Amino acid sequence: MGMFCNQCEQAAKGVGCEIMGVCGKNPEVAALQDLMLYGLKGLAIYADKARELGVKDEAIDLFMLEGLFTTVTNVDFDPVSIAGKLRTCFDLKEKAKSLYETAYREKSGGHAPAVAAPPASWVIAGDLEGLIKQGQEQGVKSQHSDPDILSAIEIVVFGLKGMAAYADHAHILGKKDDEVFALFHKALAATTDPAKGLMDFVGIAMEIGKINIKVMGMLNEGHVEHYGHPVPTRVQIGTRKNKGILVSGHDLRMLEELLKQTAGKGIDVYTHGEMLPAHGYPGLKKYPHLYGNFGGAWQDQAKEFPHFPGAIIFNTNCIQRPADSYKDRLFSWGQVGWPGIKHIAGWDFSEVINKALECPDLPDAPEKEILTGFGHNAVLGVADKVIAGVKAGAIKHFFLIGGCDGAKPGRNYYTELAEQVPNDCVILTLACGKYRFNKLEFGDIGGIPRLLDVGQCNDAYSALQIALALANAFNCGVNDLPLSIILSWYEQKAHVILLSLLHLGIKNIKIGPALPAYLSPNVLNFLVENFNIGQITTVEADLKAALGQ
Ligand code: SF4
Ligand code: SF3
Repeated sequence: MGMFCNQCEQAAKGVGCEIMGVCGKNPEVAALQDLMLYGLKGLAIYADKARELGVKDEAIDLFMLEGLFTTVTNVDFDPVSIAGKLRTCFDLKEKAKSLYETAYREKSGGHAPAVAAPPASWVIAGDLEGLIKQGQEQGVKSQHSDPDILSAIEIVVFGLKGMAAYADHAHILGKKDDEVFALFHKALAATTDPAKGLMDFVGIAMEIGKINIKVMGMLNEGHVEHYGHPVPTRVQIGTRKNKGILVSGHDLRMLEELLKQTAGKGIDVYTHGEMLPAHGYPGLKKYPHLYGNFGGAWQDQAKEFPHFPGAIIFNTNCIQRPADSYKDRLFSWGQVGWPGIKHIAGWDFSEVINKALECPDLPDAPEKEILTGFGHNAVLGVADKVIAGVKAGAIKHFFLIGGCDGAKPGRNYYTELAEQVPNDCVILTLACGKYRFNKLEFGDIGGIPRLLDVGQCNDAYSALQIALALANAFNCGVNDLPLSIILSWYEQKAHVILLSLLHLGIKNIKIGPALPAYLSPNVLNFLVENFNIGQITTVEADLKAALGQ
């Protein structure tokens, strides 16, 4: 049984995973995820048509986010969970169809014309095996065969997946927006339209970049409304002797609930990976048992989790195949799943808490402290100092070194780059790629730390606000700032952030370690010609180019 998936940076041989996903996704799960995308296209077609007639439905809108998020890299590997979501997808597709047909009849008095695109007539096969078979047959078929159009469609679909993850987080914080829902349906439905050409999909991709800025703004608002603006905070790394729960993923609300439920229970709560910036939020750091940060980025989990003898819970990506040594104390929540791992549905974490209490104490092994919490509010709070530093020549250049981490050896580039950035330059960082260098000493320039951790990948909005405010202060465009953007990407959230940067017209971005496998040569040329996008080369050459030497 084969598969094809090329959505992340790990795509086998730079083309796509065909036998087994490098991420651990097997062909059965790949088929189910393909069928999910197929089903969502059917749902999108009818939801879009119903919306054109003025009818919408919140369950349909929200499932679009959930369904797409499920198919993001390193999220849901559990066939039984995906099969359950597929049944919901089918039911909601039928609901959207009937909403459209009823609205049509009411408006025009006649029967709604049948829709030609196959996902619209999707009939679901019963059991798990049937679903897998159906996924294999229908999953990856497209209405198009032109390689450039296929490439542009993948850019659209992966952009929607990334945006769905952010929109789902925003919704958990009570934020939603109708324009956002409308674009999900319209854009995904468009991918089934044989009449659409290359430039249509390029336009849709740019529209996704634009709306994603809105989504990330909503997410930022949600975080700030719930937990206040992040403030610069020293975070203890390592562990101390006590019971412990490690929280991995991106979801702050889930962490807050866990902090409430563990208060006074003699349990310390630790952040892992992208949860690190949680320590900077006043509404979360007020919990004294939010003790510290453990481990590095996601790809080191199987090596590091055996050394964390407490309970561990993932609330979003990136989960990997768990080793037997910690499988029985691992939990998933939200869209994340792994077969055989206990999934917590809802907001009651007593099972996780009981497991932590049963587990032995963590070792008494505190390490150093690191700094986080430089969201746009904190950085712009010292904007005068920063601007004066630039004007006086004390700060020569800014580097935004952000994005995902991953397992490939080529990612050492980012460590070396951060190390070799000259002492009169400031590094802004965000997302899990920073684990490559956030424990190193960078010093400061006139009291401004040279390494500023803006937050999670979810906080890309904050980095944008900083760039826009600097451009405003210097009365120029972002492209004219002494700023170089050097990104590491891995999955679809990084991809959609890139679309947002392109929508803003930001040029000269360097990405790596590898270029996306889904860029056809002509689409890549288009990006180079219009945005001067480039792959990272060597640290020396890229630094020289950035500093205009
Ligand atoms: Fe391969 Fe990435 Fe797809 Fe996993 S998500 S199967 S690693 S391309
Ligand atoms: Fe990391 Fe998965 Fe992208 Fe949020 S946790 S940045 S890879």
